[in-house]
Amino acid sequence: MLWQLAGKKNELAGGSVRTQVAIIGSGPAGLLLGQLLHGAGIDAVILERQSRDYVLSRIRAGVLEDGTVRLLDAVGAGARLHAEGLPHDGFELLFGGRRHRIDLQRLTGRRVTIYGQTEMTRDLMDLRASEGAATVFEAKDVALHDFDGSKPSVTFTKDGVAQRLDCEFIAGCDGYHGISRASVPGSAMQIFERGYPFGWLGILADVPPVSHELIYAGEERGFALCSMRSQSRSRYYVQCAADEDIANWPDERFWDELRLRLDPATAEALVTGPSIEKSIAPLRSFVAEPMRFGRLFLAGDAAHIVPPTGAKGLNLAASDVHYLSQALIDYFGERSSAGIDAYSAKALARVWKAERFSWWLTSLMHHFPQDSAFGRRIQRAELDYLAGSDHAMAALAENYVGLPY
Ligand code: RFL
Ligand code: PHB
Repeated sequence: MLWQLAGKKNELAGGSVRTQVAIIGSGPAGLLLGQLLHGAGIDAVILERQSRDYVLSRIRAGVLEDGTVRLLDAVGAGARLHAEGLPHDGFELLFGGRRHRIDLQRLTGRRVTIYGQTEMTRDLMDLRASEGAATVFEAKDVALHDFDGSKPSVTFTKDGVAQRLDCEFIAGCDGYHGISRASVPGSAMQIFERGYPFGWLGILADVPPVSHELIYAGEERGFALCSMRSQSRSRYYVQCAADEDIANWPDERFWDELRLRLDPATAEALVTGPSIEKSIAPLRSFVAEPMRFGRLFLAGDAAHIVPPTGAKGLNLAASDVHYLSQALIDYFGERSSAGIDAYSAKALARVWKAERFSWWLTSLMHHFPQDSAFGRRIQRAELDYLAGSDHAMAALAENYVGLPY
């Protein structure tokens, strides 16, 4: 046997295996899709370029919409999330030296859950392994073939040996830098994008969070976010230049800058400590249309990116694979193509609403270097309007907890 898959054998001497759906990437999109299909009795193999440990070392999202929580419950991956995740009924906007609470529960009757993407990924990986479903980590040189015909396949190398996976469909869940979108001829795709002249410098530290809810701060020196992973682990971000060198940001400088972007009482209450992770993320809005090319589907960051301000990236990956799993279940169950034909339009309708929200909140809360004094006054007027209008707050809250699907 050339590659080890629980429950799967090489059926051909040349190292070829057959599955119904080849999933590229074991991030949240690929793993959740794998479980949704597995639960419906549809066979899928996940091919992941990195090692399991590497995937689990990436610190990313922290806010789950209740739709995402419902999907995790539906596949049986919700136990630790409910035991350890932090339900949040609101968050705060800080501007003009004052904190203004957005009461999600009152405004929408819904809440979000703080649970690290790393933990969610670990839960899904553990569940997948316990069910004997096949994942190939460190699958190198993944290449997609014939997805515009009726017999697609994926080739890759594992431990230096060439392999082939024959399948009926390919799900490209391999993120923004993956091979799936890159395999589609440029002429078949339309790209929409917007860059921002700044990034987020993030720090993870084993210190108690400064507040029991998230604080989004939009003060003069630039945006800052106080978030958390647990009662004893905090995640903080400050807006920085797009080309910022992380070497210029020793912990002390980060904490000093963060304090300057908070109101005095919050700055005073901030508990600091050594960072256990520090990284800079560029901000970008990006959509590739359509999300289906013959027998290849794109889902999650492979198809679209949002700036992290609205906490939507991971949650969009979840809603995409909800639509995709439903479409594939219809196809394999009833041999109906209606679902797969509708997938791209259905997913994109929700994607664009989240793109709009993420762009809007980013524009509202960040310092834009090229902005005139007029632009800053407009930002401030909009924040004042928001803090004083239940209607405006309800629109923010409804998008933050996640539009229905
Ligand atoms: P991922 O997580 O990038 O996973 C893709 C996987 O594919 C693998 N891969 C390949 N495998 C095989 N062959 C290839 N050629 C491959 N190329 C790539 C990769 O190794 C990887 O394992 O995409 P996915 O699954 O679509 O999930 C998307 C989310 O990870 C992303 O949208 C979020 O992290 C965005 N995001 C947030 N989203 C939220 O919903 N709430 C948040 O609070 C939130 N905060 C954030 C964020 C993203 C951030 N960064 C770092 C960009 C905060 C930050 C700072
Ligand atoms: C995080 O905790 O990493 C986080 C929270 C909210 C956001 C973005 C990131 O909007």
